[in-house]
Amino acid sequence: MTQPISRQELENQMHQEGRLPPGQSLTQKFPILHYGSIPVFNPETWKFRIWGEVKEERSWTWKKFSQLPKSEIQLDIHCVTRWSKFDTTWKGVAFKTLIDEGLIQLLPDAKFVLQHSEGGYTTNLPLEIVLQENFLMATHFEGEPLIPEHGFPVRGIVGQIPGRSDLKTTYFWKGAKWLKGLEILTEDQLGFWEKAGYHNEGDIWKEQRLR
Ligand SMILES: Nc1nc2c(c(=O)[nH]1)N[C@H]1C(S)=C(S)[C@@H](COP(=O)(O)O)O[C@H]1N2
Ligand SMILES: [Mo]
Repeated sequence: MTQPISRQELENQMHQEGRLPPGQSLTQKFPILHYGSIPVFNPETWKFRIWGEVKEERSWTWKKFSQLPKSEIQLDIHCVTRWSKFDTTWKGVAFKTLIDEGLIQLLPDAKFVLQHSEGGYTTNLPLEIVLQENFLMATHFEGEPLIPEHGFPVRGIVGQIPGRSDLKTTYFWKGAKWLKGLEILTEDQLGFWEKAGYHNEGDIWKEQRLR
């Protein structure tokens, strides 16, 4: 009879495969972590906006946003509080798709992106990372719409695509739940945790947790 694989065995396996960043441990749960309360979603008034260093500012109603072309990715996600969750499946809108489809035109000095959430949470990333395949404005987790606790209707996510060491990967706080907009900037602007002392870059492999 085969025994179910224990958490520890799975963690050892991920370690051997080089997928467990230093100082992290594997969780089979999906912890819920945020500051403040879960916002109420109203599909009639909800708007998603992209503004700043773009040729033309744009906004989408929920109906329009949910019709945008989506991609699906498998990611390992790593929280700065030291849990890692492997092989998670996400579906959503890639920022690169908006550029490729001509829906957003970046101005030449666009260098950084600040994610804005309902409720005021913000987090910043270089444009370079937001354009990577491992950043998504996710609407679905494991084939189902996000649940309110994890950021319904849209959240930013960033994680490691196994084997893609060419992509920069940051801790999971750099994905804003209840995402309402992206502000494109010429200069970097610190987000909520970054202002509070978390590392600005937050590279999981370099253990950039705090400044
Ligand atoms: N709007 C919002 N997004 C947020 C946060 C928050 O406080 N508010 N916390 C971040 C942090 S610190 C983490 S670790 C992840 C947690 O996501 P989860 O609750 O889906 O696991 O969300 C990130 N996104
Ligand atoms: Mo976090």
